[in-house]
Amino acid sequence: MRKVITYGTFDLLHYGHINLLRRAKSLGDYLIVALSTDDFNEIKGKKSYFSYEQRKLLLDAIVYVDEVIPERTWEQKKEDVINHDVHTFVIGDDWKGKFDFLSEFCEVVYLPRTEGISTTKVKTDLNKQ
Ligand code: C2G
Repeated sequence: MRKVITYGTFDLLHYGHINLLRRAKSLGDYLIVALSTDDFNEIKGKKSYFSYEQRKLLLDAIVYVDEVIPERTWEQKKEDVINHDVHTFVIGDDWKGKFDFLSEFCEVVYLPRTEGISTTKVKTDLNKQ
């Protein structure tokens, strides 16, 4: 079984996230999403609208997602890749180059982001109304 892993906050789930998850799953047979916890979001400087539990409930309902685990630290990726026997790490190309160190342990793929959508844009546009 070819396992793929990706990481993120996935707040206010939108079609950019779904495009990423669909393409990530197409790289293997089993997709793990390491979902940023509320505490880790603080470390990332993000305050998500939905809690970890709410964001996990949404991700668990997505056909492309096979497993959701917590992302608690920046440093857990190598351990996750090894412990979950992951073949491919994938993330949007806004992170291009940042996780190349993982190529010692797995394939590293950066996918083009979906243009014109982001959680921040959704919040901004709604605030304008
Ligand atoms: N994404 C995308 N297109 C968008 C918006 C997001 O492809 N228009 C992708 C991002 O590139 C990322 C994933 O969707 O791969 C989740 O996005 P975020 O929740 O913003 O993830 P981020 O906060 O960047 O967390 O350790 C890594 C971090 O946890 C990544």
